[in-house]
Amino acid sequence: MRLNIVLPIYNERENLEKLFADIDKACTEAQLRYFLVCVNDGSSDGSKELLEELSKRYESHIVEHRLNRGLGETIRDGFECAAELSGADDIIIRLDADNTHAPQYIPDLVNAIRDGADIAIASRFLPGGGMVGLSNDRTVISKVANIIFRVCFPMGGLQEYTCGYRAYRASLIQRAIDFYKGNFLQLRGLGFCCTVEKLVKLKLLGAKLQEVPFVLRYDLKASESKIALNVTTFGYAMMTILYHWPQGGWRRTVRKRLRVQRSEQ
Ligand SMILES: Nc1nc2c(ncn2[C@@H]2O[C@H](COP(=O)(O)OP(=O)(O)O)[C@@H](O)[C@H]2O)c(=O)[nH]1
Ligand SMILES: [Mg+2]
Repeated sequence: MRLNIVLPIYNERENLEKLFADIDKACTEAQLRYFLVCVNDGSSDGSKELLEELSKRYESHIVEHRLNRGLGETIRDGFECAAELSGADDIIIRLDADNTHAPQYIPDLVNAIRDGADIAIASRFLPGGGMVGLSNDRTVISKVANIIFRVCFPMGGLQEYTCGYRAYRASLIQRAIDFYKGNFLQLRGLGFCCTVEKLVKLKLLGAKLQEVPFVLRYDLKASESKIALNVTTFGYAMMTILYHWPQGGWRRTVRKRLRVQRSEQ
């Protein structure tokens, strides 16, 4: 079993050395084999050159965007690449490259998958979880967004929808790409929306979710936040409509396709 770790990177030069060292430490201590899938999203701060340097020391592959394309396209390319590189028993993990997602949680996420989850979610909202250093505005926005998602996309009491730090059974991602094809991350142009879309699309396929407590360390972030709140909010509204639309909405079409598939087996 190998962990294929997807790192979306846009102008994170000052964070990369520590990030790679911390991932290596966490995985080595837990005796987990890992491989880094770095997606450099047109960085202009020298992240590209540093990644090339680091790739001599750490087992990794760099996917290069010459121009900045946004988080959605970055994540889509990273997951497609990780799925292609993965064997059936492998695990795909995504974490931010800004040192706010401490790699020390990787073993907890892996254990949740080993215990039977298909997706293990690092959650700020469980006892033992939290957020440090996030502005009051971002804290409120984040809490409210997650409450709205619990209503719009209920998933058996799931509390954390928007944090991208998660582990996935690679076979689930491979199945989703095969099932949704180019529409797996359909809203890839709409900022951070892809993180919730991925969860919603995987849940429709029957994925079993498990949350693991996690403290977001925003105080350790050396780089500027790159979230585009307007585009992301528009994306969330769009996704809710696409999901619930009575004719041809995601929920109904996916369930129907799955029923047809089952009846054909
Ligand atoms: N926002 C944004 N992030 C990107 C882009 N491409 C890659 N990323 C990476 O996606 C992750 C999330 O962005 P980040 O600034 O950490 O957002 P925040 O921590 O929620 O404020 C980071 O690892 C970024 O380097 C992009 O075009 N826009
Ligand atoms: Mg971040």
